[in-house]
Amino acid sequence: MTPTITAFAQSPDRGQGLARDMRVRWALEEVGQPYDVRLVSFTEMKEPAHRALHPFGQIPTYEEGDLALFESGAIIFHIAQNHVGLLPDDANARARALTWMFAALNSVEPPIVELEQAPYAERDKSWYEEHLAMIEERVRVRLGDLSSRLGDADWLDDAFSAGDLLMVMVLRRLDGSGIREEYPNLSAYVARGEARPAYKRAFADQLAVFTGKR
Ligand code: GTB
Repeated sequence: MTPTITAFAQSPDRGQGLARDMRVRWALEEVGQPYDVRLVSFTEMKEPAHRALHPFGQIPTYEEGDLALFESGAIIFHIAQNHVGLLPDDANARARALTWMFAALNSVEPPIVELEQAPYAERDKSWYEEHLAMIEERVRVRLGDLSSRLGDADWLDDAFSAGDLLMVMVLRRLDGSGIREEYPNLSAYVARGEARPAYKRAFADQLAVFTGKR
């Protein structure tokens, strides 16, 4: 059965792959699962029909037969569990890959999202610059530790996994900040993810929504 995901009809990044449907598209491409996309406007996302799929009125969602999921991490775990290619067979290696999925979403993404949102939410506050410096420091602490752990390896735990997919996508959210470039092995890690054919197909598909070119 072909799954259907939802994505922004209008995205603030104009298709630079920063919205979270990109990670789901990439996962589906990695495992070779075709999918349909339903584009939703900001108004539609907050209407009851969409909230029945996503209680917080957001994208992405995932529908497959009578299964409806939200939360990009849960969607990617579902895809990884039901296809070959995103989780290792060995039970311990699989548990470690799952750990990296949680690390990406719970330990690395939160300060990066805070950094991304601070200019919109706090720019007019007298304490903005001081708070921004604190957030940047929190991001650097996480990136420093991640950089040390990755070292000169290609991926976080031997073979590419859903943990790497999520970590690369989270680190991509630093595009334009200049911070990731302070850790050359993390920049190379992101570039390795972006060079994967599945990533390129997913990126082109979500970009085509905004350019109309395919
Ligand atoms: N925890 C959820 C998940 O992982 O699926 C978070 C989902 C989420 O934040 N969805 C956002 C959304 O629907 C889109 S991805 N926002 C609309 C709303 O809340 O009303 C966040 C995002 C959007 C756009 C950019 N961009 O253009 O740069 C980057 C990130």
